[in-house]
Amino acid sequence: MNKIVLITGATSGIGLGCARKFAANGDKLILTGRNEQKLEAIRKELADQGTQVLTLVFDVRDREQATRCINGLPDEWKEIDVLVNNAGLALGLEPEYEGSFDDWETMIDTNIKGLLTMTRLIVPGMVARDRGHIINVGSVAGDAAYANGNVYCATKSAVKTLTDGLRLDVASSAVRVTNLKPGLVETNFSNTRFHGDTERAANVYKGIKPLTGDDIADVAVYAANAPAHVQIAEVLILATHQGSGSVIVRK
Ligand code: 8X3
Repeated sequence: MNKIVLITGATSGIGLGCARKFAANGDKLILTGRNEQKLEAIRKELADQGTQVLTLVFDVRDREQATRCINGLPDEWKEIDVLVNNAGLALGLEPEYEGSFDDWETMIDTNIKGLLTMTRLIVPGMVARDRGHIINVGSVAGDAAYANGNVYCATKSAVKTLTDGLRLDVASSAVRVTNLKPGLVETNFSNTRFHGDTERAANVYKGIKPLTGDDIADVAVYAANAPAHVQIAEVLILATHQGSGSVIVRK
């Protein structure tokens, strides 16, 4: 069935992979992000291939703007079937006693509060329609802390708890809730984490074939297309030579 899929942080990485894979699946897309030009480029790319795409420029940290955009959706786009809460980031990799207050705040505001904002705005409609699916992008980092990951790991741990909480709260409806927990995915994740230090970022993926945004998007599309009685609750997706968040075998 043709679905309306809203993806936050759709301009790069896993979000962009999801946009392309859900488009290939024949779905209609609402793509959100902060960068208008990038959103427009992806909209054009997918529209040229026949996908209906609506773009919304806002930062998930800005609750007022998010509310205005979601409440102002045209009628034909209001009934969102799948919410992919992808927007998120890591900033810094330092001991907890040396981390940056600003970095912490940005991660908490985006990864936790932004996800909650989108959930609060979109899920009531899903429950009322007794139809829908929330796919949260968590992380292996949410399963266990790794050295210097502290606050980032905590935000992804919160994503796991919030996903589990939501699943309980919508269990009487047909709405499904999924937590995707990627491991090492090569996107601009590390570049962002290291504040643009590309050399340090490149080292993260040295000696191991990392996952791609498309690899994670494949799982998201699978979960969204599973039969209605099947709820893919949680999926941990690691690179093959990765044993856990902190064990990576480089060759
Ligand atoms: C991204 C995975 O292990 O680099 O969430 O933190 S990891």
